Amino acid sequence: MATIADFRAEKATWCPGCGDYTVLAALQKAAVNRGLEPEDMVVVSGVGCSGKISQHFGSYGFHSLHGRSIPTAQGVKIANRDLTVVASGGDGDGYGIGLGHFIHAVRRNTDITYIVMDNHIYGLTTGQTSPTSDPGFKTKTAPAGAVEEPIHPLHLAIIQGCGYVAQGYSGNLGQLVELIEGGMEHKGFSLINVYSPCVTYNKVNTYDWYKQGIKDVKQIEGYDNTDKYAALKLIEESEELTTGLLYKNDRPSFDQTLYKYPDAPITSSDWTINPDTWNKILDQYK
Ligand SMILES: Cc1ncc(C[n+]2csc(CCOP(=O)(O)OP(=O)(O)O)c2C)c(N)n1
Ligand code: SF4
Ligand SMILES: [Mg+2]
Repeated sequence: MATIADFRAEKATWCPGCGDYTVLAALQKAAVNRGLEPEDMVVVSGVGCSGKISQHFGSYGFHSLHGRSIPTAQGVKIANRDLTVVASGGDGDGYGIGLGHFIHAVRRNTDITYIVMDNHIYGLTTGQTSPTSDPGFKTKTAPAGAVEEPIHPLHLAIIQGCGYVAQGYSGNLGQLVELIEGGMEHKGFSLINVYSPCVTYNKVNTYDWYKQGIKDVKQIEGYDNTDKYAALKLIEESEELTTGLLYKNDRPSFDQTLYKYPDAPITSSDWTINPDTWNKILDQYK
């Protein structure tokens, strides 16, 4: 049985204290807890500091283009549904350039786990405003402060029908492991938005800042995470600082609804082509 050491690859190169270290550790622990082997998994990432996770995690991996982890991950899962597929990246990657893919993957409900390392800033490109930067947040691209309404990923996911909407925090490894395991277990698209502080470029949304506002949903007595409107209200009222599994539903996943989806993964199908058929295809190009 695999151990955490089996899910280690090259030494991580994030800044000391970067929240993404906890996300990597949580993903490794979740994989071990689920009894997975490195060859059972594919971690696909976008571009950003967060995107390095596919290189640092010891499994099959694919470091895709900026904002393109989700379409790549969906392709992997559709080709081989036996794999546990994780898509990952940053707030800029997923909620900026990749936002269209995110929304469509939610409504398609492909069975992948999407982990967003949300630090409210572009880290890799040295500190520009991101889609989740708070209004008034000053960066080199908005020296007088951000003026746009931020993207609200949890709201968007719930409204669009996501069956597993969770939020974690890099200051709470145990909870994050649990949320990632739950996301892998969930049959369908799962979102785990992780507040993962960028200690180098974001001097506002720091560990101390989160510590003062973050609340675990388990502390809320009587909270029903299958009630869509209760989830939306909670997220709104807690200014998006509640962590845990905030909303879930069990609508069928993409492969469960697809017409004539083959019984076995495409990757294990017999793709041998009869030479006559092949020659007929070639003849069409002559
Ligand atoms: C098509 C394209 N546009 C822009 C860039 C430049 N770029 C690389 S990473 C990045 C943003 C990274 O921010 P985020 O996704 O939040 O990741 P973080 O570094 O904060 O983890 C940008 C704009 C790019 N690589 N490709
Ligand atoms: S720049 Fe920020 S996000 Fe990037 S590795 Fe350093 S702390 Fe992490
Ligand atoms: Mg970011």
